[in-house]
Amino acid sequence: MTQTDRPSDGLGADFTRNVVESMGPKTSPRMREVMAALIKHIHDFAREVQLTADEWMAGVQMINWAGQMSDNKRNEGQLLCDVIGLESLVDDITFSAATKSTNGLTASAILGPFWRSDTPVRDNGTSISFDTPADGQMVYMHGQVTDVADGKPLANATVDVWQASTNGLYEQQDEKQQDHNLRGVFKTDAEGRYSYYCLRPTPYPIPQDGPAGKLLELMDRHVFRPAHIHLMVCASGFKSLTTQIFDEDCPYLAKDSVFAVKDDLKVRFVPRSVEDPKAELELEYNISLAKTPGALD
Ligand code: MBD
Ligand code: FE
Repeated sequence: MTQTDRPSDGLGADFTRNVVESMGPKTSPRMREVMAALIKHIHDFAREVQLTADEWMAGVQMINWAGQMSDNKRNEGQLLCDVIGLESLVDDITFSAATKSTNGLTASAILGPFWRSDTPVRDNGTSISFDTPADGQMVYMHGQVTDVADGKPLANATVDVWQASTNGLYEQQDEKQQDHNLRGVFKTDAEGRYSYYCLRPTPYPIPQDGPAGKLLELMDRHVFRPAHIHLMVCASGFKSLTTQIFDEDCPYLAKDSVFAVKDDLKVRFVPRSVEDPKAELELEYNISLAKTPGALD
């Protein structure tokens, strides 16, 4: 190619370097590293696809739309990241080294956009399902939270659980469900045990009423997540775990629209081992946490 038929010969590497070097001396080293790489990659991305002004503005408007839809019950910016695999990638970068180097440590998975910070603490053995749908199957889910290093039970750990209903909606997306339906925080007892009744999860379409749904449509992709239950487990002196468990029988396991499935997180719901009018199924799920570096015994 000659100089004149090169599409974007105007603002090249010198321009990008100039933008990067405009950062001042008070920038922290990590901020400088992150922003320099972001600027370089985003400039190169625009050059590679020869991004037009109209396309760029469509992207800006998509981000603005995501922001306008977001509040303390809904995080559309996060959902946008999810459908392009970014939250799963960041989760892997942040947590996979620890999971691989510590045998038995429960694997992490992404938080997703529907966690709520104000979920009530409930008693072990109670149900998180208050508006149980006719097609819902109840599960007695229970387990033990332990220290991965020595298997000792962790008392007073919190197990925060949330799931969508069988209509594919989380409580905050559905005015027919009562506030905090299908959510609860449970504290482990002296043996590190927790227990509750929940729904067998069902496959779930991620919300299509915003930019993330629009983007999936534009990319000709399906919107389903495999059946999952979210968990966030915290114990004092231990690294908090955010994860999801997946029904091993779900047909969408191999094509999660947000790329969060890991083999270690697949579970099997089995018939309840004892007579229980409250649940036909059961799931034992034990969780191991690792100490925070430097934590005292
Ligand atoms: C969900 O329910 C979810 O868990 C994630 C990670 C993304 C979109 C919807
Ligand atoms: Fe979810």
